[in-house]
Amino acid sequence: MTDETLSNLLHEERRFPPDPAFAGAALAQPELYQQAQADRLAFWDEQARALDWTTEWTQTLDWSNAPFAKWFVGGTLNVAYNCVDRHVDAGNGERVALHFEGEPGDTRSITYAQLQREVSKAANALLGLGVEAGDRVAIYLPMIPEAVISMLACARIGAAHSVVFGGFSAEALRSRIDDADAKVVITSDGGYRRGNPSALKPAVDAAVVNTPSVKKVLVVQRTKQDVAWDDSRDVWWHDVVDSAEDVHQPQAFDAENPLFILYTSGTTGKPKGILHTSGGYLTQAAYTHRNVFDLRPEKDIYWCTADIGWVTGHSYIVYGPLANGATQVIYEGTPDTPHKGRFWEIIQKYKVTQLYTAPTAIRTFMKWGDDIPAQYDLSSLRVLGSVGEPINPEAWIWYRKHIGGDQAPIVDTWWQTETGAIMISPLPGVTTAKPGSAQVALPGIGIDVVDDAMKPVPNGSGGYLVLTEPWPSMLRGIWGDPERFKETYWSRFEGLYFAGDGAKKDEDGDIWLLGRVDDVMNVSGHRLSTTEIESALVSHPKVAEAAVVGASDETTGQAVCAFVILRGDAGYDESQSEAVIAELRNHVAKEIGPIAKPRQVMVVNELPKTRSGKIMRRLLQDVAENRTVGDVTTLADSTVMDLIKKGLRAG
Ligand code: 6R9
Repeated sequence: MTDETLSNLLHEERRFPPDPAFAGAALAQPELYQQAQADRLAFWDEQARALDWTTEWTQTLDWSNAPFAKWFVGGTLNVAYNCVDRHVDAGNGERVALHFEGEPGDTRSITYAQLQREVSKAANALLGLGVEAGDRVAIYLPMIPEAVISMLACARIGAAHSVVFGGFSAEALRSRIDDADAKVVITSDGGYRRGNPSALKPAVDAAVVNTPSVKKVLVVQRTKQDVAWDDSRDVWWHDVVDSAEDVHQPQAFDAENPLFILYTSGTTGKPKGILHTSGGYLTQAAYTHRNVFDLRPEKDIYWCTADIGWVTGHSYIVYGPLANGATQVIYEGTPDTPHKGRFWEIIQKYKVTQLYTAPTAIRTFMKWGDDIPAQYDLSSLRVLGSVGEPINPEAWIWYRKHIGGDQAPIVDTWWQTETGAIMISPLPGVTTAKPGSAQVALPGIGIDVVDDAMKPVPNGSGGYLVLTEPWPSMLRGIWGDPERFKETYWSRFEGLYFAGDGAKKDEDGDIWLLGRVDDVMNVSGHRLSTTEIESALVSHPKVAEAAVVGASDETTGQAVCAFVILRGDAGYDESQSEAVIAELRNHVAKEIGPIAKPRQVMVVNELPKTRSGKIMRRLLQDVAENRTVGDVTTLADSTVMDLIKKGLRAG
């Protein structure tokens, strides 16, 4: 982010104090901060008690082997029991857990009692396929109820799931299955996307050719499209799950039993398997979901538009809301199918009370026009959430005005796959909101902004965002790579967790997030590694070298811009440049997934490098963002940038 945008942001002076009526009745009251401050661990004990434990813990936090944390030591619980059965036991079995809205318009409403039976059947079926506590199961599904059921079934039997986003390629899926040694893959024939069935199983078929750990592939029939079938390996969900016993006695597992692995891009090409465990994770997912969204399970209809392939779907579709006994909407498809009012139509239909979505979606809706949401009754909405990237003040204001009826508080929630749950966010009813700022750490969470020398910066200055205290839903490590865990998050500033984000404190000490400070891009709220895309480009026979940068983009936040040097023997001549560029864009989509497809590929003859051979992406970013190119003095050859710009103008 440039200094100019930074100062623009900080001159944002609009303030939105909470509505007194909302504030008076809000779940989270200002005392929550004092309570957490007075005794942080006792505060977390109290939050953990909102769950149902089989054995009470003997120690809240064991930090003796930092940075490897243990929370609620000695405690045991069953995560699926907490998300499903206990609501049935409390007499709420007839409450709807999920209102599913398929893209083609098919719907299913599933009560907690039905969910209990579905999860039990799936748990029994997984056991029948040989899955045991301690195993890993990969899940590669569209946004259908079976995705939620599969995750809970794994949790119920103590197996860790690894959900892989359905938009990822066969190769991305293969490497994730392999890294986690998954025994079973759960997938579907396909899902509906932009009005058409889009296939998923072929990617699994291609992936499992090279994953010896996979014994069975469990296939949900969603679209009824043709699929290739391997009798020795593939089984239909409707054969083995539907016929399974619908009662399953959940067993309690240790608070630190692995719950899931979720892969996220790092600064190197290899994605990191972020490991989360059970008791602390569920405690913080439930606590944050309740207080940040002011959730009233008896009357609210909550909707988070994320895909379960991302951490937001894990914590704020599956674990947080279900632990709290919420009724929620899940939607399979895209916001413009069959028309651009689909989201608002869904909100009107179910009378949604809380909407949790991403800035990139909000900016897209802004582009489509105010008249679209204006055609629907959105008056049921009472809290609006934002996640995934900084929300620019104009999008914030638009969201409040056109979606929230100039009334609903907005919670801009900062967190990461690694943090497991929300860390920084206003509390609706408590915080006077500032458009564009995530503002304050939640009660129980310790944060700061420090400079290069690890010194907390004064108000009005910027630096690096760090977390100063361990928190219950923190990652417990990187799957199979404890050293990388220490190195990535705990080595930059001793004793502090380094989030990889730049941040600034304003005059009041409120936090403004400024984006990543490492080589990670944020495209539509999804983390993509520059290195990973560069490797994909270089794997193409025509490419000699590649550099990728995230350039700011009005809709997606950042967009992937690639600079490539073609091989001398690629047989390239100017007349074919469009075809080559299309080929390279498609190549990246195939290697990593469509979300990684570069917006732009620029063919150049040179890349700007330092004397030690490091590509200076900052300069390429200047080009991609049409800015005057910054300081070139550390370049090995300072004329390179002129050549690049000249070449691009000619091209
Ligand atoms: C939940 C999620 C994490 C990265 C994070 C930061 C960015 C997320 C944000 C935000 C500013 C917010 N980020 N929420 N930046 N304001 N409210 O998105 O997890 O996919 O792991 O991404 O996203 O850069 O470091 P994940």
